[in-house]
Amino acid sequence: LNDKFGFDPVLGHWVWDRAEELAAYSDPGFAERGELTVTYLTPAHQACAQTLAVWMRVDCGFDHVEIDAVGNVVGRYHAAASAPEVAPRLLTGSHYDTVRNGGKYDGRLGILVPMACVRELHRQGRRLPFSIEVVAFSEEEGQRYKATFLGSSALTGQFDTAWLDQQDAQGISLRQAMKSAGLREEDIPALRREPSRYLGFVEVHIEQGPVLNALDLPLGVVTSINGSVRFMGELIGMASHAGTTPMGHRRDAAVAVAELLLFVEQRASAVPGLVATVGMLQVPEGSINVVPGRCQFSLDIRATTDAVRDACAYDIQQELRRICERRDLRFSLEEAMRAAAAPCAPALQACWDQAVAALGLPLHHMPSGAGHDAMKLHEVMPQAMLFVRGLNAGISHNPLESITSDDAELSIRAFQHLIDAVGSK
Ligand code: HGY
Ligand code: MN
Ligand code: MN
Ligand code: MN
Repeated sequence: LNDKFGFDPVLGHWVWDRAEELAAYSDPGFAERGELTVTYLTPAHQACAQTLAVWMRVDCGFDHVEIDAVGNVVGRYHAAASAPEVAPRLLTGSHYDTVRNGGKYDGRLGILVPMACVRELHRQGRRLPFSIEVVAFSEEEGQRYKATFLGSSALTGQFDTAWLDQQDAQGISLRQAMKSAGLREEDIPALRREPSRYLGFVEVHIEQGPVLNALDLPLGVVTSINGSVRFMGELIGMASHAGTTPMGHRRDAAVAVAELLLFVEQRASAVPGLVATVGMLQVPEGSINVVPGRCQFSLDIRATTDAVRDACAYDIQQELRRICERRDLRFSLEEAMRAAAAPCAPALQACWDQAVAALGLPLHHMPSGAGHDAMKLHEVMPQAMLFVRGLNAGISHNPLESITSDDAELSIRAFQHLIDAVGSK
């Protein structure tokens, strides 16, 4: 890094080391296998929150640090203005929960980069014309409960109280989990941020894909975040004896889902930028010698526009009906989450352009196939994102997910230039 840019990745190492430390916390059943899983309000999740709060207060010099009523960790570094409570704020951050057996940087990088930036401002004793508010969102992946973007939804005033009755795999409701964690449901509405107070939301995130590697670029500026819709489905046929039921007399739910999966792959492959995934598939209480009477599956459909996404969802549902008619099955299909495509705000995106240019790096604009908390903040304020190259062809939602401390350093310096660009507006 020094030869090319004339600086050492000191802050990049700080971020890298913190991500390693956070990765030490993992949910039971995964920690023993050295796998990283941190789902909403488990002991590992709460340990991450406490650790982030201590780092914000002790390492980085934030003026205000709190863990809020949904488990978000909020740090504010006040503006130079005499009355920080009225100064404008730049909101930034990402999520600290993970998918099951996930990587160390998905979400966490977007928390640690602004923290490192504030740490440097504090070390220099420098104040800005606005406050920086870094939020470590508590729940984005929707793993323990189907409550995707719960942490950021609380800030936009869209916390869905129906989530509270959801139960996890052990039958613990979200309401109970919050109570056990000492969180008060009645304090959630007050978490809503007044958008006029904010200059906007910026999120740094690993790319989670192969594009920046292929271009040999460390950073990319996001133009829009793909819209997504998720379903949980079940096909219901008739369980019967595997040995005595002739092939032509079966109402086999698993074979029907297999037929649907091939249609999903073919339909999504037909349109560039459209993706559809069946990530969960199971025959509940299945047996080796019983023709499956039920088969459950998930569906995740994403596209750069909501129209392309919805047309694909419609075609898949039509095919599902045709398969069920042909095979004399019934089906249920529940929508589990819907997030509109979120174009990044041009003025804020231009600040990322300026930041990347200030580093002397080539500029690359790209869409985000992954969903991010920025999609939620998009509904109430301008948002823009910066992508950071991942190693191993950018693989993510996988323990192989990784970045170099050099690229971490470049993303921190880009964040520093972004702050200057926002401040000069
Ligand atoms: O699924 C996603 O796009 C994100 O990682 N939550
Ligand atoms: Mn993720
Ligand atoms: Mn993420
Ligand atoms: Mn995400």
